[in-house]
Parts: sequence; structure tokens; C-alpha cells
Amino acid sequence: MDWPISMRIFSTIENAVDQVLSRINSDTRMNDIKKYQLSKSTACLKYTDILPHNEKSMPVTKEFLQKVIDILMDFINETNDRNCKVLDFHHPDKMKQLLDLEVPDKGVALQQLIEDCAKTLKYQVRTGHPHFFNQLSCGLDLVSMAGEWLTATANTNMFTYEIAPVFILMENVVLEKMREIIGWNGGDSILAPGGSISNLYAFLAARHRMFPGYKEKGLHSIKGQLVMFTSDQCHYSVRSCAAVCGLGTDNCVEVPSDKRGRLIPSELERLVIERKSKGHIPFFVNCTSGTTVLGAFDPIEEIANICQKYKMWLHVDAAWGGGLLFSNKYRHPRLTGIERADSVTWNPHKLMGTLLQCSTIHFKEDGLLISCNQMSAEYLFMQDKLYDVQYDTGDKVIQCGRHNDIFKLWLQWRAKGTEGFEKHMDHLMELSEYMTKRIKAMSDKFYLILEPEMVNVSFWYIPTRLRGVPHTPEKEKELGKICPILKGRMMTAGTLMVGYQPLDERPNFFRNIISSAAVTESDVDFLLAEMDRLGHDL
Ligand code: ABU
Repeated sequence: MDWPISMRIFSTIENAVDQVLSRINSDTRMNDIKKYQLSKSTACLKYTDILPHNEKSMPVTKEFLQKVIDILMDFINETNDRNCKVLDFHHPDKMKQLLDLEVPDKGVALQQLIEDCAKTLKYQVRTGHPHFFNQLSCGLDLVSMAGEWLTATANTNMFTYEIAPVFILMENVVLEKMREIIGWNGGDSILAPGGSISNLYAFLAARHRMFPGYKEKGLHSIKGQLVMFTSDQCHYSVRSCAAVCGLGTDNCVEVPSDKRGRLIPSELERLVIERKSKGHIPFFVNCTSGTTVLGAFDPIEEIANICQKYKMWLHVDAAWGGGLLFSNKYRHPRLTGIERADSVTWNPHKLMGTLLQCSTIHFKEDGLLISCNQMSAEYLFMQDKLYDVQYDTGDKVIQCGRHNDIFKLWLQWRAKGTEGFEKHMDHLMELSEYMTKRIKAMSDKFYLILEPEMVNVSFWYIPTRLRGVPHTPEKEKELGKICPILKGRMMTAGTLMVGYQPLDERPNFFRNIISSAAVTESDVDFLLAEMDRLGHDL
């Protein structure tokens, strides 16, 4: 649709002003980079002049690392300063010109490394900024970050107790506590590199439980076509399990969901019966607690009944919604029945605000993980070590090396206490309710797509020219076209980031996420006003 000429002129002027401001801003921050000046004697030194290469270099090492910490502290400061931008956006070609990304034959001096660090953060999106609403993982929890700094310094691998004794014990304590919160007594868990891999672990354990011969004999040990079920709103990693594990995506059956994005149990049962009548073997159902786009919760109890009836494994993908288990106010009915699951994915790096990445997978039955994945590598998992080798967790997983993702969560939990997490959950949910209320109050400018079950708020922004026009499928298409343009303006202005996407038949719409402890009601007000400032003329 063509814009009126006056709007086009206004928009061009506004873009020009934005560009000049961004250049001034950019130059100012270029000077900022220069402020990280090492002393003259240190600036031209190289990596060989610091530890461990030069044993007498503690003062120089300290000066270098202190300067890196100054840069990090400034980034933290800017992240929490609402007058600073969320991002300094440039297209990839321009960004390549702004950066020196070359990996050289001869190493550069310490001063250059400091400038490299400063420049890297200058152009990094501040995902902890109170006006960053773009991803499921928003925010910068400083205690968890302190944990990540310590983790980086300890630089260990989580496969054996012998090289990570304290961290392994922390894992045991934290994961046991999480299982207790799910509602289990006993069981087993592991931290995995992301929710998708956690879901894969669930799939592998389920198949192993039902067909223990698969591990040695492979495909031929299963006399029939395995089939899994999940809603059409699930995370794509569930379908990916079918592709990766030899079922084929045709055998990952998509179950229709209702208008609010929740799996319809009667449809699940119908599809299970249909596949059984073809001689297939239904064995695994994924139930999502907190879908990625709409934040919907599948009805666990009803799905659990069907799983029980047809002897299928019930996996709950609560990567997103798991955090609500802490909240007495919001846990029910969303997660009611989760204790009936055989496995649960739960990502602390999402709603709980733990630093990326921190993803957990839990099993009701103990011993399955090791039995399913154990390869007994003799060079790593010797059985005659001086300590109890059950603490060597590395053989429970399909990867070898495992990053230490526990310390940042353990430290954060120590700081907040379980009570603190509950308050955090309630705060995020109340802010989302506030946003929903504000959107409804400004129904001329915003159209709420559905009542949120979680912190995902789905809506369209309505520019001036479409206000008062009846809401029809044609209007929705028009509103959908506006999303990428308005998002582009947010990024160019650098003041705000909110995600958008299409979903099924619905054209593009905004999905706002409030998962950061930094966000207040005023930030929600800012977000709505800023969208209107940037988009009213579209
Ligand atoms: N793994 C889901 C993350 C998607 C998001 O942040 O929007």
C-alpha cells in the first residue's frame, strides 16, 4: 500500500536525523574505545609477556585483565542505562568494514586486544537492556554472570569427578532439587547443550526403554514403524528427533491445536488409533509447556491419560514454561500433572534468567541415561579410580566434553533462594498482565491476538491510516506487512527490539517477551509508545 506523500517526507527526514544521530553516537563511542589505554610500557607487549609465558609478569597480566574488566563493567553499565541504545545496527557489509576480523600470521599487541574487546562489545546487541524483548532469553543476571566468569576461569570439563569435583556435586544437588520441584522422588538428570538436545535425550531414553536392543542391534531390532506425536505448535527440535533418529519426519505426527495453541487430546487419541490401525508403533508423545510463539500449555493430565492407555512415553518440553514451576500462583493449571511425565526438559536460561546456556533434562527413572548412552571409554571412565566412579557423569551423555553450566545456576539459586525465583516468576507474569491491559486500553493502536497464558504477548500494531478500519483478514495481511518494516525501524533507531513472525495461517505479528528482571511497567509503557513513534506513519 502506498504511503501518503507527507508521511514519506516525514519518514525520510526522520531517517536522516536518525542516521546523523547514530553517526555522532558512533564517533563518541569510538573515542570511548580509545579510553581503554594500557600504560605505555604494557601497551606494546604481547601474549608472551603475560602469564603463563612469563612467570614474572603478574603486574602486566593484572593490568591487562583489569582493563578487560573495565570494558565489561562499562558494558554492564550501558546495558542497565535506559539512555543507552539496545544496539548499534549495521548491515553485514558495513559491519565488516567497521571491524578488523582478520586472524593474523603474527599476533597483535595487548593494546590491540583490548581495543578488539571494546569494539566487539560496542556492536553487540545488549540483550540485558530493559528494552530488549526479542528472545525467550532476555536479561543479564549479574550473580549468574559472576558465576560464568568463575566458570571461565576454572575452565574445566564436566565429564569426570577427578577434574570437576565441586561442580559435579553441585550438579547433583541442583538437579535433584529441580526433580523435587517437578514432583519426583529420585530419578536422574543431566545438563545438555540446549533444549533441542535435551529433547533428543528424552527421545533416545524412551526408545531405549522400549527397545533396549536398539543400542547394539540398531534398526532391525524394531519390528515395525515407530511413531511419535507432538502438537503443531511444538518446538521444531521435536520433529528434528524424528529426522535424526531414523523415523523420518513423516512419522512425527503433528496433532492439531486449539485456537490458543494447545494440543487437542481427542485429536491425539484419534491419530494414535489411526497409526496403530496401520500396524505402526506409537511410542512417544511430546507435550509442550510453553510453546515458543504463543506461550501455550498443552493439557498434561489428559495427555498423560492417553499415554498411559496406549503405553507411550510422555515427555514434557517445559524448556520455556518450566520456570513457572516455582510459582504457587501460576504453576496451576498450566503445569498440573507434570509429575506424571517420564521426562522433562527445563531451561533455566530462559524464564529463570540464568546465563546462556543452561538447559536441563530430567528422567523419572534412574539408570536409564547411563544404560542408554554408556560407551565405557577406557581412557576416561576407568572403573578402578580412587573415588566412587558413579560421580563420573560423562558416560551418561552422547557428547564427550561437557561445558560447566552448573555453577552460574547454583550461585544464582544461592543468591535468590527458591523464594526469589518464585518472586521473579510472579513479577514477569504480572508485567505481562500489565502489558495486556495497556494493549487493550489502546485498542485503536494495538490489536491483542489472544489472552496470553504466559509472558508471550502476541499483537499487531495498527498505524494511523488503518485505525478505525474493521478488522478483516485483508486488514490482518496489511498489519502483517508492517511488522518487518517497523522492526527494521526499531533496529535502525537502536531503541527497542521486539520479535515478529507468521504462525500457520496468521500473517506476521509481534511476539513480545518479558523474561528479564530489568523490565518495569515504565519500560512496557516505553515499548508501546516507541512502537507508535516509529510506526504511526506506516
Ligand atoms: N529455542 C527457542 C528460542 C527461541 C527464541 O528465543 O525466540
